[in-house]
This record gives sequence, C-alpha cells and structure tokens, in this order.
Amino acid sequence: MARRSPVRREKRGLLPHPSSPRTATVVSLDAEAAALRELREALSRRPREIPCKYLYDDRGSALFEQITRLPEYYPTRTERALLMDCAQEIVKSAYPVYDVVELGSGAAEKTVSILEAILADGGRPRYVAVDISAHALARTRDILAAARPEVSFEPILADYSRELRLPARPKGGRRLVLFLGGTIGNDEDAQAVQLLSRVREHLDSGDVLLLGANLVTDPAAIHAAYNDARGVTAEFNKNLLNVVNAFARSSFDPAKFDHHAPYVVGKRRIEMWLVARQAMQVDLGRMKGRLALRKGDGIRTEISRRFVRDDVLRMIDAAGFTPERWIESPDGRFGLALGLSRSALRGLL
Ligand code: SAH
Ligand code: AVI
Repeated sequence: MARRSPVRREKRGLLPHPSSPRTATVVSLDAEAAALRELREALSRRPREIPCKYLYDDRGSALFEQITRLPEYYPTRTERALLMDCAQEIVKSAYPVYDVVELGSGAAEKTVSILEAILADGGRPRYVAVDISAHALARTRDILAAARPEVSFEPILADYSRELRLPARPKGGRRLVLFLGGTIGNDEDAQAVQLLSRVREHLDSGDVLLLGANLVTDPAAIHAAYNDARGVTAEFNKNLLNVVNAFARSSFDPAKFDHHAPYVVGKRRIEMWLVARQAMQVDLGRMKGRLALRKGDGIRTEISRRFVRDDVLRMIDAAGFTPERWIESPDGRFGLALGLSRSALRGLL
C-alpha cells in the first residue's frame, strides 16, 4: 500500500517554482522520492539516460523558446503555419468545443489560432494548460492575456508522465485535447500510447485529440535543427544538468560535457546526448552514491522521433482514438492527426 506522507512547500526542484502563476507549489514527498528513484534508475541503465522532462526549468523553457525561433529549427514555424491555415477546419470537426486542454503547452503561441477560431465560431472556450514548467505556464498566461483576455485560463503544473489530473469538465460542448510541437516524439512508442490512453480516460466519446508530429524528411535538415550554429540547443541540453543538480543536489558540471545530437537514420530519430569531455566522478546527492564517467561516456537526454503518417494514426488508434483527419504541411515535414475518442470509460473509472 502506498505510504502516506506529509507535504511540504518546495522552494526549488523540478516541478514547483516561486514564479508559478496561480498554481500551488505543494509537492508530495512520495512523488519526490519516486522522481529521485526514476532518475537514479535512468542513470544506471545502459545507455545512461536522464528523462527529457529535466530540460524544462525556467532557463530551459526560455532556451526552448529561443530554439523555436532559430532558422534551423523548422518544426515550430511549420506547425504554426499549418494551424493558422487549418484552425477553422479543425474547430469545425470538434464543434462545439468548450474545453481546450493542452499537454506540454510551452509558450502556447500556436494555440492562440485554435482559440481564435473557436471564438470566431461563437464559442467561449476555457483553456486548460498542463505543463511541468512554471515558466512556460507564466508565458502561456501572458501570451493569452495579451491576445485573448476573454478566454478563461487554468494552468496545471504537473508531470503528465506521472499523473494527469484535469478539472471537471464543464457541462455541454466537447473537449479538444492538443498535444503539439512534436512532443509525442520525445517518447518511445509504448510510453506515447500509454500517455494518450491516459488522456482518453478523461474524455467522453466524441471528444477530440489533435496531435502534432514531426515527419521523416531530409536527414541534413533534421540534423541542423538540433545542431544550430549559435549553440542554443547545446546550451539547452547542458542546462538539464543544472536542473538535475538543483533537484537532486548532485554535482554534474555542465562545462565538462559536449552536446552531441546525431540523427539516427535507422531509428528515425534524433538522439541528444551529453558526452563527458574527461574522466570524472559525480556525486549523485539525494540519488545516493557516485557516478564514474570515463572520457567519451555519454548520457542520453532526449529522443526526438520522426514519423510517417501511418505510425501516427496507428498510435492514436491504439490509444482509443479513431483517426478522422490528417493534415500535412506542403513540405511533408510536419503532420497533424485529428482523432475522435472512442471512450465511454470516464464514468467507470
Ligand atoms: N507545445 C509547445 C511546447 C513544446 S516543448 C510547442 O509546441 O512549442 C515541450 C513542453 O512540454 C515544455 O513546455 C515542457 O515544459 C513540457 N513538458 C515536457 N515534459 C513534460 C511532462 N512530463 N509533464 C508536463 N509537461 C512536460
Ligand atoms: C519539445 N520537443 C518536441 C522538442 C524536439 O524537437 O524534440 C525539444 C527539443 N529538443 C531539442 N530541440 C528541441
């Protein structure tokens, strides 16, 4: 049986943050212990790993936003153009939408076009944004307040890989769940299907999922997107060690690592690594013990998958969504899948 534990206000660490907008910063100690265990296990695996959710503290979220504006990083602008073109059509497929729920909302700049299309259709949507980064949620709030102050906003600071709690759905209308940016590609297939299945548990039959996915394209273009000339992605990657240090009180020195991000053609994915520039011993702090690294040893920090259309449709179908529409950018680099929830499970859970 799960041990009951007190809660305490956390001043630092991965999830909570003082800059949090209208979000509580209470963290269960069980959750914290589980996160430390997860991190320790990931570092003990071969290859060694650190989950990519550790990329997103305040600085990481700001760096990601910079990445989205780099000339090499094509996914954001490609998806934005698609959403601007197709927002009306998407909203019509989901009519009438009341609740827009977004996972990993980030700065949510792209989401505004969906919200605007709902407003133009006479709807009054509530926007629920779920993100692990308080900084990202604060940016979402600011962008939304500037662009569409009439939309009511509910930020949820949470790790969706561990739990997904959503506010009760309002009466009437449908729920439209957005999972954009190609973030689904940061998970292996099994985890991706598990996450989407968990989303489905919150939905009624006929609710809608809109999933953005990066597609297989020219390997050189993909490689450049994760190896930008200004080194912003390298900084983003290395900052993950600062996030881990703050959370686990470990002693990783980011300056002792190189950013390495090859596109692995056979696996159709970018793999981001941090590679030790020299031999070192890292004190793992609250994870307990030490990590011995030799020069050249790597820690994998992210995978970013490229899909073909049928992979995406199969994935949403496996999670309980009937594929309804596929929208692809003219250059074939990005796709949006719209699926209808087959779920009638919500009342039974
Ligand atoms: N959807 C935005 C942001 C993508 S970046 C866009 O398309 O530009 C990925 C976002 O997901 C970040 O804001 C990050 O903080 C959030 N995120 C990553 N892992 C998460 C997790 N496990 N739980 C909740 N949010 C997560
Ligand atoms: C959030 N996610 C979809 C980004 C990606 O492209 O996989 C994260 C990122 N990693 C390096 N650059 C951007």
